[in-house]
Amino acid sequence: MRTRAAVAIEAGKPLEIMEVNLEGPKAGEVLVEIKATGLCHTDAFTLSGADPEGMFPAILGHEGAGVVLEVGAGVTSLKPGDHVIPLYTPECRTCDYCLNPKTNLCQSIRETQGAGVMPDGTSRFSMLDGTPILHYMGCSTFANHTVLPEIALAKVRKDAPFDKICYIGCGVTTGIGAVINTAKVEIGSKAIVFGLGGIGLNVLQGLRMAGADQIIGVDLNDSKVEMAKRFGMTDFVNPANVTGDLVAHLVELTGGGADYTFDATGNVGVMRTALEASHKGWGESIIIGVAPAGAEISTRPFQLVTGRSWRGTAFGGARGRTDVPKIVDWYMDGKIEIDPMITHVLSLDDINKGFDLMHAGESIRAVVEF
Ligand code: NAD
Ligand code: DAO
Ligand code: ZN
Repeated sequence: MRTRAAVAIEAGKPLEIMEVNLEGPKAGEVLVEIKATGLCHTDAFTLSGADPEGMFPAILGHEGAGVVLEVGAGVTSLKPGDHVIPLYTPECRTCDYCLNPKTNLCQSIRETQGAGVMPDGTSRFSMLDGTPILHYMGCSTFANHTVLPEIALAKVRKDAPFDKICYIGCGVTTGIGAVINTAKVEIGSKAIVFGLGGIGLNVLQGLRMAGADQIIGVDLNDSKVEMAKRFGMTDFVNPANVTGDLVAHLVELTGGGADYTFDATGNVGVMRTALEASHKGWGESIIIGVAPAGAEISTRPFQLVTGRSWRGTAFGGARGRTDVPKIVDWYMDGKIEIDPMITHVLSLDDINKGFDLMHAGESIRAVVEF
């Protein structure tokens, strides 16, 4: 078939909207009509050329929602008409990683997914002249139709709006999951969230759900305050307005350090501050932000010797096929909010404007509706 897609032809160039060829699903695969997709910083990072693993031409996008149109041989858990959210972290339920409760990093299709192809080693997308186009993060949601492995699709309820639940495909699950699955924050905890963007706001609402008592937001941009308060922030700190040492200020504000801190900036200096602002003896600091290629974190080892720990989380530690449908239910039941974070809705033709809004810091989430 043919479908319309925003194609990343080469690094540093705007996406090009064009008709592309899409082969139908092979064994174990599913054809999905994408109804909506969010634009995430990771897409922008890859498009910019800064992502050392970025490959071109490719169809980017990993935060989508849509409807199953056709299933390949052997697919048993999905059928045409099902509503789905693509998963860049799949859940095969049989690999060593899926069988270990300590991780959500299913490895069953890791190698081919990282190479931009389906598990059989080939791409389903091509240009009209036959040039292959690579898949991206196993999802390629910047296309009106895409093909994914069955294990990379979460089946969700049919009454949930695509233009909101697409955000559960990355930002919402990453932020809330970091609190619930990774940190396992207890009622009454004190927490600090560094970076109040599309991820940090979801960490805030995860902390509110978990019953944290003190939820401090840290951001260089004062315009983030209003939205952050709406999502549960109790105190705000702008490091630019702190005289003296930021760690000391945060330790004082929390009465000894936070039980949990979260980096949602991707800045390695902030990651160090986050670790050191966690409580001596038991503080845990969770790294969510993705740092630039080659960046390294550092601290004095004595920070760890004295009981602080550093951990990281991908996709909020969520097992997508199991957890994503539950998060959709939380949204539909009013337990979490998504709507105020979707600040812009665009057509596919305007997708590059969405990236402009992101770079200008004007959007939290821009969503493309097909
Ligand atoms: P964003 O740009 O919307 O938000 C980042 C926020 O950090 C902004 O509000 C900015 O003002 C603030 N900030 C920047 N530098 C700061 C500093 N030095 N001190 C305090 N605040 C500072 O980005 P986002 O979409 O929320 O993503 C945050 C990070 O999470 C990115 O690095 C992204 O790649 C990463 N991410 C990780 C995962 C995962 O699974 N681990 C998933 C998605 C995104
Ligand atoms: O299993 O080796 C692996 C990689 C899993 C991918 C995890 C990606 C998490 C962070 C990327 C940002 C997501 C948008
Ligand atoms: Zn697995």
